[in-house]
Amino acid sequence: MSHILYSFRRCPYAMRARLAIAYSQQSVQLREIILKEKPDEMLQISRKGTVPVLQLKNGKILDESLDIMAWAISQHDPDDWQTDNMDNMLALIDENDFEFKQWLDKYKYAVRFPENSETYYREQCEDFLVKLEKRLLFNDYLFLNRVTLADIAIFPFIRQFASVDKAWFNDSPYPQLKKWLQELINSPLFESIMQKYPTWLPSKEAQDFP
Ligand SMILES: N[C@@H](CCC(=O)N[C@@H](CS)C(=O)NCC(=O)O)C(=O)O
Repeated sequence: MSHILYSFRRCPYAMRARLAIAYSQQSVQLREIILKEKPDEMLQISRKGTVPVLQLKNGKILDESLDIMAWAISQHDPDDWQTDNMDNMLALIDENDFEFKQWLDKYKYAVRFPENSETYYREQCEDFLVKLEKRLLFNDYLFLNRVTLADIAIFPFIRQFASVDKAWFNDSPYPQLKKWLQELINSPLFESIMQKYPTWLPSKEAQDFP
């Protein structure tokens, strides 16, 4: 019996969960799902229907990405992602999840929100980018000169932002942010969690992760 992770490869919340699981050297059985056809097995343990969901061996269900990250690093945290600045880190992650992400969705799907322009939505996103850029002027990463939980929790969303209009992002006035993002994207850890996984079917063989 193993822990079971329901995941969707391109979801930034699922990415941060897979990053923490791989980093902390936990092994799980990965069930890659399709958001439009969520398996009953997942909905039975978490009715809200979002990924990631982690079903622990002891039956406990974690269906918030940050809870999965916290569980993973509580098992093993070799490079001290958790620091004594946890409250500030969680506040920044909160801003990412509840403010930046709302604007990011509107920027990404601007045609669905015609009350404002794509440029307007991008400008709203930029408030958060400016904040990150300022932090990165002081340290190589958001809190320290090394990766912490905050970098890992946030960068999958900045990656998503960057891919909406790559040319704009490449020309944008955020040199530190671009360097930070590139380093995290190029890291072996990120590469390892972005391999393609076949969609899970109960009849198929289990997929070990990492
Ligand atoms: N607060 C949740 C958010 C997870 C979330 O919204 N995931 C998206 C995919 S990126 C999802 O599953 N959406 C449901 C759907 O699209 O049907 C977490 O941190 O785990």
